[in-house]
Amino acid sequence: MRLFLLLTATCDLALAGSSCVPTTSGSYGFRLVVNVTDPSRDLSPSINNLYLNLAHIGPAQNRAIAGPTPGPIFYQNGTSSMSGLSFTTLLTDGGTPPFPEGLTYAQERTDAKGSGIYVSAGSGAQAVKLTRLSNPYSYLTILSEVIGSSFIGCNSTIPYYGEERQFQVINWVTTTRNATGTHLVIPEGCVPLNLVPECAVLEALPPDAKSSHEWAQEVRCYEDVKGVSGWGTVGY
Ligand SMILES: *[C@@H]1O[C@H](CO)[C@@H](O)[C@H](O)[C@H]1NC(C)=O
Ligand SMILES: *[C@@H]1O[C@H](CO)[C@@H](O)[C@H](O)[C@H]1NC(C)=O
Ligand SMILES: *[C@@H]1O[C@H](CO)[C@@H](O)[C@H](O)[C@H]1NC(C)=O
Ligand SMILES: CC(=O)N[C@H]1CO[C@H](CO)[C@@H](O)[C@@H]1O
Repeated sequence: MRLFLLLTATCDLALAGSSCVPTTSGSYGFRLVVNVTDPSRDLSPSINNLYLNLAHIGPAQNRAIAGPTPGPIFYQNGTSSMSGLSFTTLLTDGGTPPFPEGLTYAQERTDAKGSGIYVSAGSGAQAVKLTRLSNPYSYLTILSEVIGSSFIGCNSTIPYYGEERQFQVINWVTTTRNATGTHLVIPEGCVPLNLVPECAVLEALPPDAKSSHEWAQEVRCYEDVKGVSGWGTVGY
């Protein structure tokens, strides 16, 4: 049984403007792995254990999809004084020299499949962060104070690629209200999933980078998400 890796690393925040160079791999950087939470609704082929990948849709604009290649390395950006609040964003570094790209969401063409997840140049949407100790395991949330929201995977086309090519896109749905109250409705043909962090080395940036790792936060992540069978005990 795998437990959480509690990682230690040094990150000298006193050196203003310097990059944060973790001495132990993965404490600041991570990839996101799809964990299907309702296997009975899985897509075909299955997207369980695939990575969050990016489909390029324009200059420094990408649609989040599920794919087999290890995806981009993200870091959670924010000051530690803000970490308990909702000001963190999820960033990755794009381009040469590297510049920040942030995870955002935008309503899709039809309401039916919630909001599409994008990773595009800029700071990203606020209140995107990994869950903390109180959860059985760590996964990505948007506005965690909103009860009832989930990432989903759906078969879909992406306008940039025309109407032929199918992708397994990653979207996000929140509760909708019907006569009985509020309910999380997973759209037809979509599967609810969690995005689980897999530790990765957040490489030091070159001197000409437009990005900064100065505010990258130490996160809980798994050495190997596929190797987690039954999530076991919370590590600490
Ligand atoms: C990262 O967080 C710091 C501290 O809140 C902020 O000043 C900076 O603008 C953020 N970076 C990006 C690219 O949003
Ligand atoms: C509201 O949605 C829930 C979950 O889908 C369903 O069980 C319930 O019957 C719905 N209520 C009405 C009035 O449609
Ligand atoms: C998703 O698309 C694949 C082919 O690309 C198809 O075999 C599968 O049945 C679709 N699944 C859903 C849930 O629509
Ligand atoms: C393959 C894998 O890691 N599956 C996990 C997905 O999440 C469920 C909990 O919802 C775990 O029980 C599985 O082990």
